[in-house]
Amino acid sequence: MFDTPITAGDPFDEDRTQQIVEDMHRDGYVHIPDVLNLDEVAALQETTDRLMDDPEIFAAETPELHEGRYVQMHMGKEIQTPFILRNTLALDPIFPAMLMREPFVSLAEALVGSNCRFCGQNVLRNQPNVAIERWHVDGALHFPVPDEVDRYAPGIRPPILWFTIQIALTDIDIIEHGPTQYVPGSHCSGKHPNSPDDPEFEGNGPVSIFCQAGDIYLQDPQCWHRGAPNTSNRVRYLMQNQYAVDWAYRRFGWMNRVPLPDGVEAPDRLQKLLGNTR
Ligand SMILES: O=C(O)CCC(=O)C(=O)O
Repeated sequence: MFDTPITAGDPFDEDRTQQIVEDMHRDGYVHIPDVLNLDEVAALQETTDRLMDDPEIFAAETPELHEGRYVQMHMGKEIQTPFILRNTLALDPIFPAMLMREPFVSLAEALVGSNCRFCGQNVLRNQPNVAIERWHVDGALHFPVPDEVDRYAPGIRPPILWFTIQIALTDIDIIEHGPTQYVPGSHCSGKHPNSPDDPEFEGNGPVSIFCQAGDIYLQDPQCWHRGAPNTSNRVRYLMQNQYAVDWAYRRFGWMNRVPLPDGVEAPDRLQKLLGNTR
């Protein structure tokens, strides 16, 4: 379908897929070694560099898309560094090929439903001292609980509305390489991270994902996480594929694309309601 080095891959068998789903619901993340081959990894790294370092792509603005630029900068104290490649599908066939590659789609179907929908794809290129170091959940807290309540009741399994497949494109062997860190089980807290430096949930502190290029790990957006600082000299490449439940796409993405009649000037409030302003 796409003439790229990305292979079709294979879904995992039913038992393995189900085990991954269970682990994801228990911990909020799952590490799965050895998924991409090294030719795929090299091609993704090269494509990322070629695009991120292309002056036209760097300068391009994309106001019609969710991400307003292809290249998002990291705003350091003194210097700004190209950091995240956005709107990737539009840039090279290697990216749609990655979205379709197995076992990604079958895992997405198992986690968010058979009609799962695309909801994002990025590549992070962490130069030394560039990282998303702040502990956070992605987007909003979906189902907050009051301070006096510790967590969702045991046995309640919150649905995963969307999730990220993190795809390591470099080895991340030691803490200095800036591994992704998760607090196990924190997706069941119904809260934002409880410390800026050392969050803890039910006795569990941060766990670092040490991995090899070609490994993947799945991330529930409600699980407390961050990218540890990259204090090494190694540039770290991490790709992200994101998949969502079908109903959210229909309700929030598709149904609101109804144009106004010709000649109708929408006031600012209406433009905002229609999603025409950021
Ligand atoms: O860089 C990482 O490991 C984590 C990235 C992250 O926090 C995010 O994309 O929300």
